Amino acid sequence: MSEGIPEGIPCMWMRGGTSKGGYFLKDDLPADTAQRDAFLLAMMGSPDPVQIDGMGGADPLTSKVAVVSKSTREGIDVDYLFLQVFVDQAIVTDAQNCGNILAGIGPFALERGLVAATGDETRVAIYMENTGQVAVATVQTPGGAVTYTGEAKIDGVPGSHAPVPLEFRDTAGSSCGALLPTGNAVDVVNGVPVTLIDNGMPCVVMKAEDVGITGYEDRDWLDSAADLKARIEAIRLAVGERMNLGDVTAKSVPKMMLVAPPKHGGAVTVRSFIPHRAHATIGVLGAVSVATACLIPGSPAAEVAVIPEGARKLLSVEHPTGEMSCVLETDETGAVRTAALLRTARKLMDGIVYG
Ligand code: NQM
Repeated sequence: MSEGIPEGIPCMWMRGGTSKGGYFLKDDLPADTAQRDAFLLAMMGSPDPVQIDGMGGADPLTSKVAVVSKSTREGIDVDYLFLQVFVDQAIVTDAQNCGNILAGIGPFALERGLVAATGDETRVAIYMENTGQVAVATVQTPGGAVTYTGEAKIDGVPGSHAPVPLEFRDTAGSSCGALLPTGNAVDVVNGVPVTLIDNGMPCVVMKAEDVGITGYEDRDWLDSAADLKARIEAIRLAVGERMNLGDVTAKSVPKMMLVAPPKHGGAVTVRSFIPHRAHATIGVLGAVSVATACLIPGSPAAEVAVIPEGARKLLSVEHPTGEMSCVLETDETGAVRTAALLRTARKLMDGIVYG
């Protein structure tokens, strides 16, 4: 590595939900952003479609980084910055958050002594630096130590693990400044009716049938559908400015969400592009944003969704390999106030990673 960039840095490799990546203490990484990003690209093996010379798994879902520090904010335990390391381009971006990697933050903070266990369960308040919002994770800490073993199952991850429930509050407009940045339930972009929405993750939600697919295709099929991908990317580039995200050419947001009626008793079916590859499941905050779109009268998602009654709604979002259950609490106007989801996490490796 060049001058000023350390060769090796302490790192814990973890699975968080259906993603995995490197978890670092902020103080261990170079303070200079350019040096930090040069190190992260080198240690992941990017840019290279197979990331053969690094830790990345040749998939955006396994090319992720968490930067964690003890928080000085009132009522907050730790600050979490998420970085997406692109696989085949020399880009490290903080333009998006990640609710899956978030699932590992509480356990990591406990493991590194940033937070003390408070009993058999420890609630960790996490400030998400990418969006300036707060999440609370509940970590299993029997006898005062983190455990990763348990009976919780999430689709997309084999086996069962300790539950890590995540709670979100006030996520509307996390990156776009408003839940509906154009103020509309529907905008028509390149002839396709879409909802431009951000309830924790900027998303473009459209009916799968409006872009010529059923919405029940698998990941491999979607990833090989070059015409579909080009059409969706054209819509994405067209809406960046309208979503207050600027030029999104080199950004991993907005995510593209193709919805269809549920097939397995859930609320809605989704196929997501994140944004250039199809997601194997669905992102956490991506699911919250799509579920929220389903509650907006007149939106394309509302046309295909099956919505339960009541202020507290369990919305099962069906995805290519199962479903993700989102519990949404709505206020008297029907607006989403809080969201809660179940994730699991696991420590995979603790050591020194080399750039
Ligand atoms: O939406 C992938 C993931 C994510 C993001 C992506 C996520 C979220 O599944 O909160 O978790 O959309 O790039 O890890």
